Amino acid sequence: MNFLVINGPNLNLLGLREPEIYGRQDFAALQSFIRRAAAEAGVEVELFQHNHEGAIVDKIQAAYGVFDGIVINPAAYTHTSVAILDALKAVALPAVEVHLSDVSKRESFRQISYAGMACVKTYMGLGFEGYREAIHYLRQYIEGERA
Ligand code: CA2
Repeated sequence: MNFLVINGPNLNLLGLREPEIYGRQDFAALQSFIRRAAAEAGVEVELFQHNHEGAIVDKIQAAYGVFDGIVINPAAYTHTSVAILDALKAVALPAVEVHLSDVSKRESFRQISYAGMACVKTYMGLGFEGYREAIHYLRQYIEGERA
């Protein structure tokens, strides 16, 4: 199985500020964590981070026929991007949403997730661990669909 893991804007700056919300580890540590979690689950993984909405839409479109599933933390675009929602719906690949922080307990503008509307599951507030959970869930979900 081959998964695409997408991280959205500013996640590349992880560890620089707001450690009480996002933790002290940097983005390189997150990438290593995701690679380890994928290896553990026996899935191949490509990691993609971009700060631009259109680049994320392009990457989701290009995932069609290449990847079996998508793990996505759209970061701030979670709460604004109908374009990312539409791209996820268009490719119709099973997708799992991840947030490091528990967005349900934060500002009201973070209470809506457009991308989440096209995802089979959301993990939030688990820090890096959410990505591991997402990868495992997605593998099982796809295996279940194929059975
Ligand atoms: O909790 C999450 O994973 C978020 O997707 C992170 C986004 C935020 O806009 C979402 O509401 C929830 C922010 C990602 C980057 O934030 C940084 C802030 C300061 C320093 C470095 C990164």
